[in-house]
Amino acid sequence: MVEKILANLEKSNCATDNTFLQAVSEVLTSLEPIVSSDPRYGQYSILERLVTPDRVIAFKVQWIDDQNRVQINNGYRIQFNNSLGPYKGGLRFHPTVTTGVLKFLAFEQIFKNSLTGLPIGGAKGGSDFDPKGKSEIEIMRFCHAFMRELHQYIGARVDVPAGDIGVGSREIGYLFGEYKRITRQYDGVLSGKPYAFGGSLMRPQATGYGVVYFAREMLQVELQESLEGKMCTVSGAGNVAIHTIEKLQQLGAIVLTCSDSDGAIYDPNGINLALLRELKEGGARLSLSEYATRISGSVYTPKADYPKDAHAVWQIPCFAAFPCATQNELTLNDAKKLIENGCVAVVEGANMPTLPDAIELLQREGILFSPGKASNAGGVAVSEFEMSQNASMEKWDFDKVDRKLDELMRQIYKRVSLTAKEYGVERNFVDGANIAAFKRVAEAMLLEGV
Ligand code: NDP
Ligand code: 2IT
Repeated sequence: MVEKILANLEKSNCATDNTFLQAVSEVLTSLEPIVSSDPRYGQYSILERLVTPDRVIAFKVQWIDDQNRVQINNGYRIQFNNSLGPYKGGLRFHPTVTTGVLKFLAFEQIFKNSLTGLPIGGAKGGSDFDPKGKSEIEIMRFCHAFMRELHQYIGARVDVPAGDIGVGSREIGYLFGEYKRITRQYDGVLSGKPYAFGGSLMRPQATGYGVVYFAREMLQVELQESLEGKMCTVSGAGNVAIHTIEKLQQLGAIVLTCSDSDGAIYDPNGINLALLRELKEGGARLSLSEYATRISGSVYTPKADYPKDAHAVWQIPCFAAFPCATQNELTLNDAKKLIENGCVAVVEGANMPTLPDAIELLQREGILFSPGKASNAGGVAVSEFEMSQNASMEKWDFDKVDRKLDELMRQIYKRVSLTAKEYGVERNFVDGANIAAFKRVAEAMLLEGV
């Protein structure tokens, strides 16, 4: 008993999570050449202020499980920077959630949101609650308990959470219901809501479709290549992966892989999206091993063989690779394999899925590499479109949102690649994204004063 409590405490107070430092170090390295270009950055301590969150909110979430036992989880909201607009960013429900992980995600979100050109600041939140194996009613009870604490910190013009790992429209629906009951406010306080009450068409598809729109533009401009007929690999099997696969297939690409936390699927005939959805969407959430049972010729590699097979997706030869599962999933060895197999582009759908040494190698070898803060910004952009529709009590049709998303992803690509050129690091989309995003946030911070 005591041992279990101590182990849980150790996990939630873990000081060994380096993801925040990893994210900050990448951004500050990109900014080195430009920080001396404007004396105001130093004079007003812009960098020091930018790496310090405005607020780290932590709270206790108490709920009752199906056996009538009291369960306790940690809840968090990190409001990092609201210079450009209300705090905006997703909620993650996953046992690995700590303040460190959420700080990295909230920090990245500032830059991503800046790149969209829309008026949104950076935030992230979530809980170490594990949705796996929970009943529908337990998920609902947990979401209600989480909102009983969170509601006091958010607002349509203050902080607008959305989904991330473990949080989709079902969870957002329960969170919104409780917010409304407590506050009596029916406003755009959350995005990613079900369409039935205030959600935007295309928000579920937005991140994955946006990733592919970005990739299409980058490949066209840089290599005069299209995705049609090309072999692609995707990791993950959640919201981002499924919609990345869907759009790739619509554009004529052949998607060979997907993965979940237990293992990976390689299907030489192309992933059967209908089956993937059947296994992963809705309440079922079955293991991908089931895919191999149902589709002959497909190969399932369980992660039980770790580390040998933990990165099975990146062993498969492809034209372009799309990491869409989670942070730090694509290692130096994976990058070597991709290069050896002739991959020309790595387009991040997840947040920070590629390790720093892997990025460096890919860039050195001339592979087009797009950081998540640029290529996965379509999700948060359509979240902002949802806020816009809620504020004006409008409903936009699917085609309108889709067109606006496509246009916005092209704009982000243009902004990132032009900035890279302007600063003498052509095709370095990491530096281009960090510099372009920083300049917009820094300008706002300077204009707003201390
Ligand atoms: P989901 O919860 O819908 O899906 C996550 C998927 O990734 C699940 O299939 C999960 O497996 C799998 N996964 C998690 N960890 C691992 C791992 N270590 N190895 C292999 N697979 C793993 O989350 P999303 O699709 O929403 O998020 C995926 C990524 O995209 C995250 O980095 C998120 O921050 C980012 N993102 C999400 C946006 C959104 O709008 N949702 C917007 C921008 C970025 P299992 O099924 O076993 O749990
Ligand atoms: O990482 C992300 O951009 C998200 N999880 C979506 C955030 C949002 O507010 O839609």
